[in-house]
Amino acid sequence: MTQLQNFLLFSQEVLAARAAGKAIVALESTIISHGMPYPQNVEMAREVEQIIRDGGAVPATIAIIDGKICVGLSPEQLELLGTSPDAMKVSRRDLPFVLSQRKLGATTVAATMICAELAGITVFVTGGIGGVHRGAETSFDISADLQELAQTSVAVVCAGVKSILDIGLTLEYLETHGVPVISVGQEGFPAFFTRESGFKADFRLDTAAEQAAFIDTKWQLGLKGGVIVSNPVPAAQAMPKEEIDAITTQALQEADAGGVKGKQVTPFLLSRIKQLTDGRSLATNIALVKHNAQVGTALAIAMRAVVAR
Ligand code: PSU
Ligand code: MN
Repeated sequence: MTQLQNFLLFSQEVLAARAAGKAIVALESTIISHGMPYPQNVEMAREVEQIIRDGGAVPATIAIIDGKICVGLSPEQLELLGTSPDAMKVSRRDLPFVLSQRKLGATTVAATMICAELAGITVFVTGGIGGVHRGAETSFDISADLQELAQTSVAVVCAGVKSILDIGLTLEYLETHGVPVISVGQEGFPAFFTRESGFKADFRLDTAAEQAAFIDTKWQLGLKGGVIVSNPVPAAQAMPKEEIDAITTQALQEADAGGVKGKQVTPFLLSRIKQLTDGRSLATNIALVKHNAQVGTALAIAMRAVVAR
């Protein structure tokens, strides 16, 4: 028997939102512990939570603390995640370890989707998702995020995938697994730092009401699994494509030469890109997460209207 209540721990704010039937937006924590440096990581987390509150929903940042899946974190817990070098990056395979060993765990997109679904939250906002790495035909490096999207019913609002990945193969993988890729405000699938990847999304749906109707229809049909709602970085904060391409190539070569493997690959590339752009990539990263929070908040509110119908 699953005793989920043994594992889930809701914050007071999230508990109150559940009782009142308010829209709730899940947020991941690997972006805090492994995706950005301190103190910008904690500032970003706080500001994103506030954008969600200002939009009329309640934020639920998810992390593993003291043997519990914490859904909604206190300011002190956000600070802890942002300052603990030993916080573990937790994906699907790591959840039983970090919970049973009572370690501090920051959840990836995959693990956050699992925890959000357990907590009854259908909308999750992040920056970028993992995908098929370049050279995956020999390294087999395909993020567990993609397999999670194939099976766990949570909508993920993101700014697409970074060009550190093979974007074309990532989209092929998602197609094979029946994961729909929606784009907001444009036909193209965005590439995180830039608005266009050169690939099209499957469906363009500009309004939260249309996105919610799409997602609700998928799940009503019994088609389990996630939906990607890809939202391009605001034009004013996008990075020049040539610059990010050159830096990405350099970071990838360094990872290769340094023998960086497994779960270290993505954090290594993120931090090298930040260094090589003198921090400008970090400003873009923060801007796009905030933009995603606005889209995700509207979507979470629209989802409630659809489900209540
Ligand atoms: N991509 C980003 N920023 C991030 C991540 C990915 O642009 O912070 C994080 C997310 O938590 C994502 C994880 O789920 O990295 C994917 O890691 P991997 O490639 O090892 O599956
Ligand atoms: Mn990987």
